[in-house]
Amino acid sequence: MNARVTEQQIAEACRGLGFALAGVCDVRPSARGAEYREWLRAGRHGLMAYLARNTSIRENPAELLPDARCAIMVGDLYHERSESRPGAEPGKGLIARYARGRDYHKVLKKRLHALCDALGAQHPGAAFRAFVDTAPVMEREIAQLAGLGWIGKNTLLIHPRLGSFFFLGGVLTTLDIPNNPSLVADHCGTCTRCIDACPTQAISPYSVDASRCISYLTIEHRAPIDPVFHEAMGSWLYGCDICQEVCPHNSPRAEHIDVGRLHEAYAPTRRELDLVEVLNWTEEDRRGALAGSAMTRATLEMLQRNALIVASNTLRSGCVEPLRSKLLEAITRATRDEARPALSALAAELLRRLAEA
Ligand code: B12
Ligand code: SF4
Ligand code: SF4
Repeated sequence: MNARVTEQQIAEACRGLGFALAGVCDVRPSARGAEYREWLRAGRHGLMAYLARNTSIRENPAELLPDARCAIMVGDLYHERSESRPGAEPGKGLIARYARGRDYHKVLKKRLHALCDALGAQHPGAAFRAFVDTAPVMEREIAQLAGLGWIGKNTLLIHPRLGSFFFLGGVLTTLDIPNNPSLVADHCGTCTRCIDACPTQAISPYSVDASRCISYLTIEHRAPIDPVFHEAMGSWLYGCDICQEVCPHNSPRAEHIDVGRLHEAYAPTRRELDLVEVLNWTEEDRRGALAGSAMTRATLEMLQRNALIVASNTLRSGCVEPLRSKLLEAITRATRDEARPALSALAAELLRRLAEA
């Protein structure tokens, strides 16, 4: 008979695998099922149809793994607390911090599988199910229950010392791990910075209307982007970090932070992309440039759509020669893209509006 695994052994194993945060909680039904269903009913998921599927698993994560008893939740830091908000260089489009290094799905999953293998070797009868992002579970709620942080008004999980620039992943297991996580209190208080700073007014306290969120619009939304959001996108080519940049829990701290290090895989390889370059990309160029990064989620047409909008915002806010001519030329060239009518219509519309301005 194998000895029982303890919460402390899990924490040590996770630390050994380089996770900045780790915690254990019992698997239980979501306390937020009603809010989730209301969010869907109001259409806040936009065109992310997958969020409306498997709602019973989301509300009861035990359905993902028969006889699941516990969840081991981990956090991988991808950006340290720092002074932020440097905008994009003129002519460039910004990439959200989470997508600047290697694809977190792969980086996290590999180490979660190593954790499952190690635990499986010690407890041969036990079953495990690792998840990162894509499984139908509400990761933030489970991570909060495992003591990794509190859910902020911007809906992100925030750790009192690390801030919110970390990924989440987890393992459901049939192992019974005695646990006593200390829940982190909500430190948002009367602050409303994220709500006030969101350029598309997507945030109401503790809820994001994804259909208005720049992250959704630039990464998930495959249809044309409603022109009401074009200017608000500013220079965001892929994702958006504004509601995290303004959060006081992500600003630098004088004292040494003794937990969690940035995982090396997330060392940023690029923080922005050249707009004219993206507009000239072929499918092969896109694949080559973005290999190994989470940015492959967006199709070439989506990236070029985003680049057209950011280019037009750059022209609108005023930029000098020769950049001005280069951007205008790239948008004009896109109007002749007969193979992609949605892109050429967008380019023509942007030029028309620029001429009017
Ligand atoms: C769909 C999705 C999105 C959508 C919708 C975002 C959203 N806020 O729901 C879009 C595309 C917009 C998005 C954007 C981003 N995402 Co995202 N996303 C997801 C995904 C796949 C599902 C989230 C989901 O189910 N949303 C539906 C809503 C209704 O669920 P919810 O907000 O969790 O719902 C809870 C709250 O409403 C809460 N609630 C309701 N009322 C109240 C009241 C109080 C007082 C409290 C405390 C809570 C509360 O209860 C609900 C159930 O728990 C998760 C991974 C996962 N499987 O969980 C990643 C995830 C949330 N995303 C992540 C990241 C990094 C981002 C971005 C920062 C990326 C970027 N820079 O562009 C942005 C942040 C935007 C933002 N402010 O949320 C990380 C967040 C890590 C963290 N530290 O929190 C996750 C966990 C992925 C991961 N594995 O690391 N994302
Ligand atoms: S990611 Fe940007 S657009 Fe989305 S809720 Fe946060 S600030 Fe608003
Ligand atoms: S900006 Fe303020 S309200 Fe928003 S999540 Fe951070 S602390 Fe909470």
